[in-house]
Amino acid sequence: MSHIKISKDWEISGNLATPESVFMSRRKFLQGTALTAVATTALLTGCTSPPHDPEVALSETEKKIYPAKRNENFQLDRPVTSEQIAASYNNFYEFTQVKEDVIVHAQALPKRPWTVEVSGLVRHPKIFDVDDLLRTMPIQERLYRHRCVEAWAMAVPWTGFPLKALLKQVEPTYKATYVRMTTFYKPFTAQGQLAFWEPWPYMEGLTVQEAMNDLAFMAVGIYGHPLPKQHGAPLRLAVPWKYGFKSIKSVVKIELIDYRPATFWNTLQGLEYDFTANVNPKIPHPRWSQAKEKMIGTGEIRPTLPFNGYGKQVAKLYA
Ligand SMILES: Nc1nc2c(c(=O)[nH]1)N[C@H]1C(S)=C(S)[C@@H](COP(=O)(O)O)O[C@H]1N2
Ligand SMILES: [Mo]
Repeated sequence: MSHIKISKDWEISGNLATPESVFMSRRKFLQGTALTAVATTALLTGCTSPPHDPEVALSETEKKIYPAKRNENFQLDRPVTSEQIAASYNNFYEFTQVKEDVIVHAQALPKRPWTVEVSGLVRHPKIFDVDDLLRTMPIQERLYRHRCVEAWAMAVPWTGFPLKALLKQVEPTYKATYVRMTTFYKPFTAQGQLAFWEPWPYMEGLTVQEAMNDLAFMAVGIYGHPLPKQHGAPLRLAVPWKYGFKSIKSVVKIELIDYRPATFWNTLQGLEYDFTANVNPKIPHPRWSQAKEKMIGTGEIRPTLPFNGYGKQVAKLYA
C-alpha cells in the first residue's frame, strides 16, 4: 500500500489494499452486512455485555466525572448510534485492518500509566498525566456526528474537553501555525505497526486556528463512561467537521510547529486523503462519491452535509 500503488488499489488483493481503499469492494460490503446481522442477533438474544471493559471499575477520578454534564449547544439531527455497533465497527490500523476485529486486538493496549507531552512552540511545555487532565480540564459531554471518508457515519456522545483548553495551558507562541498529534508506537503490542513500509506512528495535524476552534474536542469517554480501547483510549481527538481519519486515537504527543506536518494517510495516499479533509459532499473521493453516507447500525442513507453539518461553527476558517 505504498504511494506507488495509488491508482491500482481496487484491483489488488485484500491483503495489499487498505480497508479505506477496499471499502466499496464486495468482500467488505458483505462483512458489513454480516456485522449488522451478528450485532442484531446479539441484541435480540439479550446478549448485551457492555463493550467498555466491564471488569475494570471506575477510578476515583473517573467516578467524579461520569456521567459528565451534557453541553446542550451540540444537538443532533439524527438518532444516536447504538453503543454496541459503534464499539464493534472501528478503524484502528495499529491493531488490524478488519473493523470487526479491532475490539479484540485493541485490548492489548494498556490505558495506564498514560502521559501526553505538549511541546514545541509553546511557552510552558509540559508532560501531562491523563488523570491530571481528567481532574483539571472542563469535562463535558457533547453529541457529535462522525463521518468516515469511507462513507459510513455515526452519531455518538463523547465525554471530553475542548482542545483549546489544553493548548491555553501551554501558551503557544505567535510562531506556532500547526498542531501535530502522534499516537503511541508499540509494534509488539499493535502488530499493524510492524508494517515497516507504512509511516508509523500514526500522526495527524490541524492548523492552530482549527485546533483553537471550540469544536475541536479531546474525547476521554463515550456513552457516559471512559473510552473503550477500540475507540482510542485513554484520549483521542474528535474533529467532527473533518473526515474520521483526522480524529486521531490514543494520543501521546501534541506539538506546536511552524510547518504543515506529514500525516499518516496523506503520506500513504496524498491524492486520496488530503491534509485538510473537511467533509464535502461535492468533492468525490477518487474512487467513490461523497454525496451520501450510510449510518452504521440502522443502515439509513443520508445526504452528506457540507462540513458534516458544522458550517456555522467552522466555515469561517476557510473563507
Ligand atoms: N491512531 C489511529 N487513529 C485513528 C485511526 C487509526 O487507524 N489509528 N483511524 C481513524 C479513522 S479512519 C476513523 S473513521 C476513526 C474511527 O473511530 P472509531 O473507531 O472510534 O469510530 O478513527 C480515526 N483515528
Ligand atoms: Mo475513517
